[in-house]
Amino acid sequence: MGKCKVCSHKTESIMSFGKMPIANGFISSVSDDEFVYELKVDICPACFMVQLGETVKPDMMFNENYHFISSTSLVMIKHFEGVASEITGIISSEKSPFVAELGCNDGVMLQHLLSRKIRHLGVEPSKNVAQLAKNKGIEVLEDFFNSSTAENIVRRHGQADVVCGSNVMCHIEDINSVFDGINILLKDNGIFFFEDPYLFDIVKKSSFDQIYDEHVYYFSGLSISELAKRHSMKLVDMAHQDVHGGSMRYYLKKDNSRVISDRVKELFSKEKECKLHEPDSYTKFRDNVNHICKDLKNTLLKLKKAGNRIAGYGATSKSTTLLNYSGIGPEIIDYISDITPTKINKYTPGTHIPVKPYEFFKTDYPPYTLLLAWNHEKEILEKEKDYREKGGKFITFFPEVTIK
Ligand code: DWN
Ligand code: ZN
Repeated sequence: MGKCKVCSHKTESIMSFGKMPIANGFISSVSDDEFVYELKVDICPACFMVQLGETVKPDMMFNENYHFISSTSLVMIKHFEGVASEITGIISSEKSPFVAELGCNDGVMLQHLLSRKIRHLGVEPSKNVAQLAKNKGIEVLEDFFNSSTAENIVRRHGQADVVCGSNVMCHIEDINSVFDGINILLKDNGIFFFEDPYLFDIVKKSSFDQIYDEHVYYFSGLSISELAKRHSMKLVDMAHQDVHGGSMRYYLKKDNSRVISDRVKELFSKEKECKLHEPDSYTKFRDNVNHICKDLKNTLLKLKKAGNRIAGYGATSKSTTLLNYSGIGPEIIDYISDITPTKINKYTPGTHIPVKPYEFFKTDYPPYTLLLAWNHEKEILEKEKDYREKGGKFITFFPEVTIK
């Protein structure tokens, strides 16, 4: 039995995955030592927050060797252009507005605010990706965000009209200190919005590979509303996003705002219907996950036994959970193709599958490819028309194993 990181109430277990390496801990040699932790996910019956039972220290995950770069997907580049346009609309009537983004990564969103000459600051603890943003001329504070960071920012820039973050809030264990920081940083009439993978989509698709060390929390409207209340804020709107396998954007304001959109009410009913707030309702999720893993491994083994080579596409953080929990290693997957320079010629955490450059995949065209970056399926299938026309087949696995 654990203790809720938000409200200190006793948590209840949803599912355990056993020992797991760091999701982005790509290694240079298979003999490298690997840190492992117990991957388990719990729910708090009091504040409904779904969360990891055991966590990894932030600087072990987010440091000068962080491997994920946001601009590796064209769809995501477009998505962040949309976020920048939305912000531009929100601040259009403000004089000299100021926007702060938590976890700005390589500046994929802030580059648009820079080009529109909007005062901005990215907060990014991973030095190597922060440098990519700085190289674009974006102003970046290399740090973790909390109340003391917020005080520093206010001293230097004043309070913010908009504070935002994409795929960052669910990564921060001390989420109460982030909300304390938001209360300091945000103007009284300002807006705080962020997006992360949506618990509803994870449960519906059984996409358990979203569960790994970096994702400390799996948010729903119900849990974010409770969290906001604890910090005198209000969840005023929610907007579903198709990216990353189904994400939710949450809009929060300081408590003086009383208007809550109908969308929030509708989504709360949907979440309650699906019993996302009840510990006992996750039995089906556990069964589905175990069924998919078994089916996937059997399918791959059958193809392998028939003499087929199988590659992976996208050495994602998510695949660390999928591959380790399903027991799929280099005896089944020959290599994984990826376009991220720092992942190439390394080995996947725990399973030790070699990561090869995309150019290798292009000349190799194995008969089967496991689509590990399934959240970018539309973009990748479009890009790999030639591969499929020449007979290559992709294997996907959510909500069920499919060869296409
Ligand atoms: O929340 C997080 C999300 C936003 O990004 C982080 N915790 C870490 C990371 O998760 P991920 O690694 O599971 O994200 P992606 O976007 O699913 O990773 C895609 C991988 O596939 C990248 O390594 C890039 C690669 N890729 C590729 O090789 N060719 C991606 C595309 C679209 C491609 O065409
Ligand atoms: Zn709680």
